Amino acid sequence: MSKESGNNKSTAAGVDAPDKENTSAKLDDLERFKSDATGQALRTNQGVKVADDKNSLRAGARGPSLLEDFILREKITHFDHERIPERIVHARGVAAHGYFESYDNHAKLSKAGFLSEKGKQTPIFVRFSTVQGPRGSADTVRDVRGFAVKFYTDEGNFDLVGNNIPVFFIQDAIKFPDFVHAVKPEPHNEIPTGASAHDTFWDFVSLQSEATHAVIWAMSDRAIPRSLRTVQGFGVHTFRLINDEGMSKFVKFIWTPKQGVLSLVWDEAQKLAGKDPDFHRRDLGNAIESGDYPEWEFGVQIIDEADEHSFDFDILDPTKIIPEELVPITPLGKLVLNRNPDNFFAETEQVAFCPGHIVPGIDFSNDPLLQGRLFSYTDTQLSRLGGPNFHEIPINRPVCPFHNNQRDASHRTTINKGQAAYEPNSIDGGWPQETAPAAKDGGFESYHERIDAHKIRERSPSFSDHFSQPRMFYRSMSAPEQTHIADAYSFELGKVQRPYIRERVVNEILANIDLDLAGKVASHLGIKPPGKASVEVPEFEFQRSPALSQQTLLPDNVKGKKVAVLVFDGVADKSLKETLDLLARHGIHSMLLGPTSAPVVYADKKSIEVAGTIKGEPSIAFDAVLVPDGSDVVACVLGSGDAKHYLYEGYKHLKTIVLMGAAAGLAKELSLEADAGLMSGPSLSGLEQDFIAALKAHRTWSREQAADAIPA
Ligand code: HDE
Repeated sequence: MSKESGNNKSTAAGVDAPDKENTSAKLDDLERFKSDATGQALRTNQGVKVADDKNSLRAGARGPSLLEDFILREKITHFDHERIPERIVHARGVAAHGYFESYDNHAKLSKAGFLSEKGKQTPIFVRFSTVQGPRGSADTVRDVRGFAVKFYTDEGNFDLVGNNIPVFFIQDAIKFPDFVHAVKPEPHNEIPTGASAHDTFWDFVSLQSEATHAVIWAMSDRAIPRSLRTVQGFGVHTFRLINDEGMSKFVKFIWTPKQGVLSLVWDEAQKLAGKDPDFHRRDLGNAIESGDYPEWEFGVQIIDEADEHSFDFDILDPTKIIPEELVPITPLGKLVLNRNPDNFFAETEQVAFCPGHIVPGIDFSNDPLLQGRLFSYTDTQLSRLGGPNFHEIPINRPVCPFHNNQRDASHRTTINKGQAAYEPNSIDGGWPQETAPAAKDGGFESYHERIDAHKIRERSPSFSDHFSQPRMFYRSMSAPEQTHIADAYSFELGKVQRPYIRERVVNEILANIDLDLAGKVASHLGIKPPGKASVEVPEFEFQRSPALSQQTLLPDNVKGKKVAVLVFDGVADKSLKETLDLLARHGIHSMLLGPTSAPVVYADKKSIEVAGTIKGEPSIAFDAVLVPDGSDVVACVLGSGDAKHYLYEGYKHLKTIVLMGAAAGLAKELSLEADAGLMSGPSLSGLEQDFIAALKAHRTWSREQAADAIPA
């Protein structure tokens, strides 16, 4: 991101001229977005060449416009209809193309073609999203993230429409409109945007205790991811895989990022929402652009049919997880994102996912939430995408041929030929014809599950324990993670206006999860801490699942991390060069930030361009802050409120901070205590091991108490 300009010609002011090579490289990069109409005449949608696109047709230069101006009317009419309804939930999203690669032939587990060969690649499109906020809301709000994957398989599209948390807020689809009405901005004033910290949400979830497990995940660090590259993905429901002999096993689908499961800290998330509302989109787009392709391992937890009832919970209940310690994850393949969309609207906005899009080898379970979803997604596209032909939009089209007797309707683009749009027919030789189910390449056949039941409206009693898994989740967290959960409940409930809702959450929900958690939140809210749970929560043998803590999900390398390097006039060229080389060797992206946009002058009087300013590129957007050696570095930092704030803020957010050479003096001047993440020494190479270890750990949690003392 930085480029030395030591060889450039000096200007009259004595500072080297801006690096032209660098600027033109940036411009070349932007050329990628060149219109595909390059060299083409501007025409109307009817193909007529336009002679004047600047002036509408008028009766005289100062006279009224004429209705006959078909060019103006066509342009304005099209513009008037440019927007389509945004998604009711998951409106704010960002997407990328990539591929899925199977690790092996998994035919013994599923006959799905995309899992049938080692190394077989299937194109995919992934859309990440927040749930609550509208299309223009901020990326870093506290919320669940959608993780929707479209596999364009040889046998049709398979959509795995999941989230970054493994459980959902309700058990039955009939409660979904209620849940969404409660979490969305309140109807009288449309506040708050992108947040669940308000009365209606907490009113609903405290009355509907089945929400407790999903809510504690939403109050954990999982709901404020550092990057969309650092989220896990879950299919949530139990599905079935059907093998080449027609045998079924139950499975849970899980995506695990190679980049680690990492989060922001709450103060950072809130600040980013204002300073860079596009933080996550930008991060994903830039990573792919610079070749740091994010990667996830795709795995399944497999449950034999015979074991369906052998757990302390019901595997059809979407508010429960199957702890990995009970059923480990079997890896099936990997997902790599390697291409940004060319057009946000055509791809990211128009993509239509549906849990009902499955292929032979996969089938549904009877999870009542999943069953309701099978209806909702196609239905919503009718109004969002304007009719039943949305499968013809390029991003939604299967890559395999698809012929059937469905015809016409709005936005039909296929020109079907022939007279027989019905089955059976003899006019067209009976085509298109059915394909019998088979181990390979057969037609889709639903699993022959035997059902013998009464038609009733009844929740299975096996769905009735709402607290033992939230309790297990809380107990599985590290101490800092537990503190963050208590802080998040306290923050959210602090925004709730009605005292009786706050009290209900503490006494009837939190007390049943953990009395210590309830006590901490109660004391923040000024409520009497509850002395006992309000319901009897079963104490199962299995009480902790270490795999749930993010501390067990750290990355094994630091590739793609972003580091701010603060430079001032007098910076030692050797120190800087060594620093940048070391960072590049580890695949870490560095950004040189100066006090202004002007090039910074080295100790040897040559100059170097900066990529941004200390004020303009806040520490919250980086994983670490580095200050190289320099003759005046201490005076420069101490003389600048922005530079001091930079280091304080990085320290407060538990980031890795490296002070080199003379910059080491800053620790004492700013009263920042050395710890595993705050290091100083003559050069970065002398600290390489500690620096990389601190970056991998993502935060210096042991600093949390000291950091609390620093003003935000
Ligand atoms: Fe969705 N959900 N949902 N949902 N959902 C939608 O579909 C719905 C649920 C999820 O990037 C909508 O095309 C119902 C669970 C994602 O385009 C809508 C129920 C999970 C996305 C809809 C659920 C999800 C959606 C809105 C309860 C995690 C974004 C626009 C029965 C497993 C997909 C649209 C994208 C989107 C309905 C519950 C994930 C309204 C009725 C559980 C990731 O159809």
